[in-house]
Amino acid sequence: MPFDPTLLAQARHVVVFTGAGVSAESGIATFRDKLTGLWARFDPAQLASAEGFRADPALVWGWYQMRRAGIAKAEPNAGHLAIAALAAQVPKLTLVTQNVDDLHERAGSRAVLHLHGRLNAFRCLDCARPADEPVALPEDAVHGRRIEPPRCACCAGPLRPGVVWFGEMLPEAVLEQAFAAARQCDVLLSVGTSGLVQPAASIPRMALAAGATVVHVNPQPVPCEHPRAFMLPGKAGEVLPQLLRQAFA
Ligand code: BV8
Ligand code: ZN
Repeated sequence: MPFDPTLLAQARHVVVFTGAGVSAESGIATFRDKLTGLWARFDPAQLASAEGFRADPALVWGWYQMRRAGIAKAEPNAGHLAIAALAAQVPKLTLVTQNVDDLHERAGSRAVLHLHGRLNAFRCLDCARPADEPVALPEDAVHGRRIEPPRCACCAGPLRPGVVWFGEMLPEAVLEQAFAAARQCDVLLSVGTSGLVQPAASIPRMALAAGATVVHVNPQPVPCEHPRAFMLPGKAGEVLPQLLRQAFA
């Protein structure tokens, strides 16, 4: 039985849980996409780790600067905009993202819960002191090259991006807020995530177990073996605006 959009219109609290797929139509590669260039021979999980960074800071810093430059040139897409618009249509909306880009904020979403940190925040790898001035983004970074990370003003350690790497704990308070919202919500929209990375991937299941209706928005099939779990196949930038038209027209 298909998902009934009136459930969204009647929801008191909606959680939107997003992954890399919501930024795909903005031209941002997802983690499923093959890495290219200098990084072609690596798995993202190797690069997105403290070990990977310590092994070759210039390679990993260059990868983050390339991604940062790509995000700066990108625009929020219709999926991001629909999520921002949804917040004005329901009594309460909690947006939880696994993404480290700022496209939800640039689409107008507020109080975004970033489970895996944010790319545009930097701190020292060694003493954890936040970078005290904006970190330059070289013009040619977008083409992808090795770039030596800047040094900490305090201890001369290398700066690192303010993201959660594989093997690192997620920010406790943010994760607790996301879990609490999953347990309280009536509807959870899970948008553009392969559901592989833990503990974030447990959020839709948590919502389902607490009695919510869960809707997966993804061009790829997502297993939905539960009477309150639904699939809306397709791209976020197409499915979400259509869902809002059906629910609130
Ligand atoms: C942790 C920030 C406790 C960095 C990310 C061994 C040692 C240590 C830990 C582990 C271990 N083995 C397993 C673990 C746990 C590990 C984990 O889950 N590994 C997986 C791979 C099995 N998790 C961790 O390490 C976490 N920490 O557990 O700490 C701990 C501590 C010490 C020791 C043990 C445990 C930290 C995880 C956070 C990692 N950081 N990001 C950066 O961005 O560089 S995760 C990163 O990958 C993203 O943030 C994202 O979360 C994830 C990719 O997932 P998705 O967002 O789903 O994206 P993906 O590309 O996979 O899928 C895209 C989807 O979109 C697809 O389904 C596609 O069909 C769809 N799509 C495509 N186009 C569209 C679309 N959908 C809609 N519209 C479209 N147009
Ligand atoms: Zn330092």
